Amino acid sequence: MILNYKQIPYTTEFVEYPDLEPKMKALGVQANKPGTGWTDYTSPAIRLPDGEVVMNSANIAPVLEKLYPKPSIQLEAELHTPMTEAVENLAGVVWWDTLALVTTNNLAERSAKYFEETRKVTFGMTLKEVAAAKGGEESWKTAAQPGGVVEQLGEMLSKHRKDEGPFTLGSEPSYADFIAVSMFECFERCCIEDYQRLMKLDKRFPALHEACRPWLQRDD
Ligand SMILES: N[C@@H](CCC(=O)N[C@@H](CS)C(=O)NCC(=O)O)C(=O)O
Repeated sequence: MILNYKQIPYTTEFVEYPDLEPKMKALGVQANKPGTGWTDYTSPAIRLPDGEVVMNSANIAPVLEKLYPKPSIQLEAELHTPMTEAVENLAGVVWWDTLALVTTNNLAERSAKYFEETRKVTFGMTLKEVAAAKGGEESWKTAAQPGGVVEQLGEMLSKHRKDEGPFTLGSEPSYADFIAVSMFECFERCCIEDYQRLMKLDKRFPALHEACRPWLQRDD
């Protein structure tokens, strides 16, 4: 989204899950720090014009902002951490049913096998079992409770607005918007029913997603 928003020319190399680690290692990328909850090597990563490779969205954003300052993604607002927290809190409640569909709906066979096997190690059960344990109607009820995770994200999307615009900071988009919208987009691409259900919970969600569509059109 940052590349599209800043209109930075780029080409994309799609990498299957089992190829991420060998690919990143061969490029000399430093592994993610332990304790993040992520695997050592994750997508996305970018190769800059000078050949340097940067992995992890939170590292990529400031590098792109420095190299291509206009239009700005307003990192000085420092909403990265609270927005990530609000997004992860919401996904932590309602993502489980959709997650179980990723292997059949979105991944090629090799990646699907890798995904199912690695998540089985992480969760100690299959993705279907995770969905049965953590997902379903109960999860949607929990999410929509007053003061719950839906409200938390909704407020995060509007309480820093400087004017009437649809974005987190008002009329100008920022990196914080892209964090939330990436999650919405992920839902939409993995399970349209759950996406629609999520969008109905707070009108600020679809308003932001629609406002960010121009930077989601190119996805290759
Ligand atoms: N917060 C990181 C996390 C990225 C992430 O978790 N990527 C997943 C794909 S959605 C991944 O590459 N996982 C590698 C694996 O499971 O081995 C970022 O935004 O760059």
